[in-house]
Amino acid sequence: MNEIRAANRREDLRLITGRGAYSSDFNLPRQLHAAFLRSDRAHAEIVSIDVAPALERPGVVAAFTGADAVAAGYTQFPHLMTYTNRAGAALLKPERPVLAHGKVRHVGEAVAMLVAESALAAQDALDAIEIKYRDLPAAVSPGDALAAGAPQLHAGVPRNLSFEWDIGDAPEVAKAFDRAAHVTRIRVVSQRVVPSPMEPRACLIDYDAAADSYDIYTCAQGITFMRWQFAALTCLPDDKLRFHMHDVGGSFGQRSGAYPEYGAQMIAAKKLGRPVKWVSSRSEGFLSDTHGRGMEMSGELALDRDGRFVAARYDFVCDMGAYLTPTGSNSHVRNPAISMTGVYRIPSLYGSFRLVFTNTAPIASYRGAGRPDIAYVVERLVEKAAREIDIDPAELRRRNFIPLDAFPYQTPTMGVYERSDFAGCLDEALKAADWAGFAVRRETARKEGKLRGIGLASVIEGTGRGRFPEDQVAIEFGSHGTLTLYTTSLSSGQGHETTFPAIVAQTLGIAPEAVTLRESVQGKNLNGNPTGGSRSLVSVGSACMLAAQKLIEQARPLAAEALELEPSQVDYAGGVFRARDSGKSIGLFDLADKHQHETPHPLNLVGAGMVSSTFPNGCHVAEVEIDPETGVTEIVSYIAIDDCGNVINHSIVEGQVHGGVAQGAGQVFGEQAVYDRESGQLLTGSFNDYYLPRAGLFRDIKVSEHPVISTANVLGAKGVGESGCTASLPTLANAAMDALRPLGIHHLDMPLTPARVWHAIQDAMQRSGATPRGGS
Ligand code: MCN
Repeated sequence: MNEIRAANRREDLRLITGRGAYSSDFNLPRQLHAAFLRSDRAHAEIVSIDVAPALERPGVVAAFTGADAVAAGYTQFPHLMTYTNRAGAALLKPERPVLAHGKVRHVGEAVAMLVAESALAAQDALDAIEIKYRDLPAAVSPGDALAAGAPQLHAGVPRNLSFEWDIGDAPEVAKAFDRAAHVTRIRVVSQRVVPSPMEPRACLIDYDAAADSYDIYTCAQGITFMRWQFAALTCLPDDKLRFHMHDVGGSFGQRSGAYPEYGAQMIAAKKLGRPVKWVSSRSEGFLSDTHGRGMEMSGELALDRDGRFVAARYDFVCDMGAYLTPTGSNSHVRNPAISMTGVYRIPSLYGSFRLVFTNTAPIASYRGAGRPDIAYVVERLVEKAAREIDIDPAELRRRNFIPLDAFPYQTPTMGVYERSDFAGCLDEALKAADWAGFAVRRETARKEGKLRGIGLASVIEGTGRGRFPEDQVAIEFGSHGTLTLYTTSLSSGQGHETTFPAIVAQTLGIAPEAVTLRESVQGKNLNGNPTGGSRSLVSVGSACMLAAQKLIEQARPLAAEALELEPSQVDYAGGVFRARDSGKSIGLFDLADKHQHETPHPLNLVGAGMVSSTFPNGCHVAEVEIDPETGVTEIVSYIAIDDCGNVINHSIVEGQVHGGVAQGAGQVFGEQAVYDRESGQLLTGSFNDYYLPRAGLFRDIKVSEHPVISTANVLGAKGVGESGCTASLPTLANAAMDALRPLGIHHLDMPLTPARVWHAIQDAMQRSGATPRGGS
């Protein structure tokens, strides 16, 4: 498939001119409005709740508490993690009633719900609910939660440990470490962050008493995954749960989950016989939307005398928050395990994982979902090793890359990497970044009183897999010259409306404008996956191409009939069936029109593609300058060379990389959800306190492709949606640490805020008596 040239994304005009339809735009006649009373403490027993005073307030119709949640049986969400550990132990999955019952376990947990005639009436009455708590000590970090004598969050989860898992051959790795010429060690933290999509969560639920079914209007990453979660939570069959989703103002993994509030709304909608709507405020979002990352990682790398990697060992402690989410446990274990070897040939690998409950908001997948974290620890470790044994970091990487002739490459842990050209990406990145000329630029900066650093990272990530084994798409003909394409994916900004129709149009040889995309449409009953894991193009996109090819074959006999020929005598090109000998022809759309009164339309079809993994990879190089007077880091250049296989739309890929890199930069330089250790309060609960990257953070991001065509799917594509995020964490951290290296600073944990950097510089200068200009 060639590049599809589309300067602009088809969806953009609609979205930027206010014609999008987001979740809070859904309204129904007679709807009521919900508001949630949220726990103002991190850990406490609920001694009593009295909602009666709130019911006296104007406009309030009903109140619901944990007792209603338990009575409905809405207490257990499903989980993607289905595997056990070596000892056969499964993930411990404590109940999570949709309204807290008996106990609250994090600040912001929904304790009670008021339903009123207006959102304001519901909100205003919340303070009339009388609730008595008995406070319990809280643990807001995995370290505190694992410590002896730590408060226990859930009965049946000793030591707050939800799951322990390991992979690799520990004794063999230990032997390799014993024999090693050099061992490098690092401990890093991929801190808890708040994903912060533009659109706050919203949900509207209507109950149909006659059919005993629900209509659920909300923002998500696709119907099928939401239906799976709600069906498990409510024990209702799929056909009792009808979902309505349209535009989604950003998701980044945070919108993939069925949140407890929605379950509470279902209870209310059924009991009250009226639709119930809730729109989250940004403050509620900070407290109750899922957070991302939250991983403490130790890495050890063993090298031989020639600087070749002989073994690596990792330990992960993953913060799950107060409850498991459907995605969080799996993404914090499986995804890092898949790419634990990075882009390197490392014969012996071992990794151990602990998933820990803390008195904080639950953690779920967030852009990259475990991949930026493993890339961060691997690439910080490799960087540190290079410095310790005094080899150029690029050269050390090159020496250890999995070579071109080793693909497909079975990693020592999980997964088989498809063909990639790591050295090619590195060479291109070094050239684009003028790696060789850096010393001069560093010296110039030094003379100006700035600390300049360069950093690179070579990364790989597994994308493409989904929960459901195949992705179906449907093609249906409309009025003359149009067709509609249906998928189970749902764009939250990735540009599917441009790329998927373009694939169908190019395969059929028709104009892209003739194809309209409708994603996650209720009633289509397609099997397949939601958007996530940078899989939509490789799987759903492939299904689009296969469906279009199937359409040509399905239409050929009808075209032959119309032309009074045998199917074998008819060729198809450019939207037209043509007789090979006589040149007689009939257009695809004319053929469709001919059959328009038949039901079902003989050309309408469902096509499918099997889900397959791809391994996008790349090399990014960044240069930064730190002002030692202020600790402020400026990103002066950023080069991204990515292999996402065959590219369908270059502008979209570039945009995806830009967004991902910026999101990674946010984590490197400022983002962090901070809970107070004593009180368990979220100290960064608004954008006044929580940093988000802004456009001015980058002067420029230069994106270039180094494609190695994938053989895992018909498009030859690899995913790209998370690549920028995965690569930018280690790239920017390595660059910043390189800038600080002359002062003897070898590692600082993210976020590298001006304050953290400034203090580190001050400490280093005091220690050595050096000046930033002079270095040490
Ligand atoms: N594409 C392409 N050629 C390729 C690969 C991709 O043209 N070789 C195009 C695709 O057709 C699609 C886009 O790039 O239009 C992203 O494709 P893909 O990598 O398949 O990722 P998904 O569509 O599955 O998106 C998911 C991914 C994830 S997991 C997160 S998180 C994320 C992300 O995408 N969240 C986003 N990018 C985001 N971008 C925006 N604006 N908002 C989010 O919430």
